[in-house]
Formats: sequence, C-alpha cells, structure tokens
Amino acid sequence: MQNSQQPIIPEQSLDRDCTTLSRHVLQQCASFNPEAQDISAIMNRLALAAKLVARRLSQAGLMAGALGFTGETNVQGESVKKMDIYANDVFISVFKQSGLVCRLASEEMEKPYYIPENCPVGRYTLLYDPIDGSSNVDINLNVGSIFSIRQQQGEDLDGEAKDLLQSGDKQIASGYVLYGPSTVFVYSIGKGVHSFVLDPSLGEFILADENIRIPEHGAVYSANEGNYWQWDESIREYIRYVHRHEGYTARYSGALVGDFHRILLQGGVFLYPGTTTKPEGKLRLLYESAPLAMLIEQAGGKASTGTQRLLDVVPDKLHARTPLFIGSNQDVDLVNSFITDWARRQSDIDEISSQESVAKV
Ligand code: AHM
Ligand code: MG
Repeated sequence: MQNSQQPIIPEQSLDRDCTTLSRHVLQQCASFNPEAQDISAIMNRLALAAKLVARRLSQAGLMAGALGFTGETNVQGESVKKMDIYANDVFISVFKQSGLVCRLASEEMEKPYYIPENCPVGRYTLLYDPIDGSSNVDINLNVGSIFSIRQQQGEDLDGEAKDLLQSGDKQIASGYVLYGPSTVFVYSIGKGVHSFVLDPSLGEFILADENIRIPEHGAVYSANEGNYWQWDESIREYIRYVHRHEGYTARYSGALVGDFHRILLQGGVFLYPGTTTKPEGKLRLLYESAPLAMLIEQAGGKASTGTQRLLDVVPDKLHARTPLFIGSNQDVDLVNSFITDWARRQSDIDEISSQESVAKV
C-alpha cells in the first residue's frame, strides 16, 4: 500500500522539472532588482531565439529555400548560408521592442545593428554568432549559436562601436546553444556554468547540470589537422607529441560549439592556432573565443591565445580574430609549453647567430 506521507512523484525530480532557465537566472542573480530582471528577460529572449532556430533546423531538410548558400559573402569574406541569415534575423527580431538591448553585433553584419527605440533605456549590447559551424548545416550535423552580453557604454554616436573594443573580462554574461540530438542552452553570468535541455513537450529549457566543472585533464585534442602544414613548428611538435603518447584521442566536428561542449564535460583541449594564410586563426574574438573563454574559466579551465590569457585580449576591431587554445588546465598548459619552449629556442638561436656575426666583424 502507498504510504500517504510519501509524495507520489519524487520531490527532487519535480523540483528539477520546475527549474526553468528564467527561474534559474533569477536565483543566480539572488535578487529581483531591475538589473536581475533585465538579465533574466535577456536570457528568456535568447531562449526564444534558440527555440526558433532549433525549429527551423529540425525542419530545414523538408523546406524549400532553407538550406544552401545565398550567393553573398559576409564581412569576413566567407560564403553566407541561408541559415546564417535566418538565424541572424531571428536574434534581431526577438530583441526588437524588448527595451533591453540597444545594439546587436554579429559576425554576419559589418556594423552593429541598432534598435533606436530601445536605445534610451536598453542598457546592453548583444554580441553573437548566429550559426556557428555553418558548414554542418546542409548535412544535418550539429551546429550552435554563441552569445555574449556587455553593458552598453555611452551612446556610440558615430556608430563605430569603439566601446566594444575591450577585454573579455567586460562580459557580464555569455553562453551558447548546441543544436544536437537535443537542444542545449549553456550560460554563465559569472557564477558558474549551467546547462539546460529543451523539453519540447513543455517548450521550456529545463536545468540539466548546475555548476559544471571541467576535468583537469582529458584525452581529447580537437584540431583541424588538415592545417598541419600551415601551423608553426611549435604546434606541429605538440601534435607529434600526442600522436606518440598513449591516452590521447582526436575529435573534431567542424562546429566549435559541439567540440567545446564535449571538452567542457569530458576535458581535453580545443585548438585553432594561426596558420600561414591566417596568422590570427579563424575564430572571432568577440563572438566566439571570448564568450567561450568566460565559460571555460567559470568551469575551472583555461583559454589562451598561446601567449596570453584570452580574456585579457583587447581587440583592435570588431571582427578581430585570435588563435584559440581552450579546455582543461593541464592540456592547455601542455600546448602553451610547446609554444613557449619553441619561442625560447628561437630566441637562443637568434642570439647565438647575432653573437657570431659580431665575432666575424
Ligand atoms: P563559422 O562560425 O563561420 O561556422 O566558423 C567557425 C567554425 C567553427 O565552428 C569551427 O571550429 C571552425 O569554424 C572550423 O573551421 P575549419 O573548417 O577551418 O576547421
Ligand atoms: Mg562561428
């Protein structure tokens, strides 16, 4: 017989089902002040954008005109996909008339997009990569969206967004959405990293993992080894090292969000170094690297450019790129040690050859 004192549904699972994204954000802010309300409202809008993009992605194979290229190239010189444009516009449209965000900057737009009606009151700027890993879209593999929220500073009267050229430490929140077998929303407002899974029957993001901690070390290294011949010798040495030592395994999906998510949960390192054709690498600081760097530090890991903490980098332009090494402390340190050793050996060689030329004179 059922004990009348025992709840029929375990309290824990009911509580978990009730922890929606918006409730969680308010709890995190530990306050109901206007700032907390704003951040919670922004997260709700981001969640709506995520649901709209997820819906489109899940139906794209059946819809005319949803997949493929537009025929245009973006400010980065990359071919634009129809889904890039769709997702870019979704983010704009969910923030229109929100009164929250005055300006949106995305890797798909040369200049920030202003929502003038929000600007007198909108205290935030949203930076985002609407579809990260777009090469996966047409073949139904995982893609993502990445976002970062910064305080709006001044009115940016010349529209040049110079106030955004600041370090990643200025972010007040960041996160991403992973469109995989389920849609996952991961965020931080500087108080740990938390993940939510979209429950399609409720239409809500429900808490899945709170205060995620990345392992100190993981087996995975994630890099596009097709670029091997274009990398600095230090990176090639690192790759040769992992090839020759037991306990490493390669995973690379072509979508940063997916590769990052694996590493966040299981440890390891993702690397996109500079190449001979792109010395700064491929990934954009404001829309990709800095938001993920904030998350990784909040989870107890590390992000670097190889020579500098990533969150210290001040971009010289809106669409600046940086090399990216991100993941478990031990694995990022190992890559960095190859870079430092190589630089030291190079400077020793330079010194010896300059001493030799002085001696010859
Ligand atoms: P995108 O935002 O235009 O899709 O570009 C970023 C993507 C990352 O998701 C991924 O890690 C990288 O580009 C893959 O680049 P590559 O094809 O050079 O390996
Ligand atoms: Mg991207």
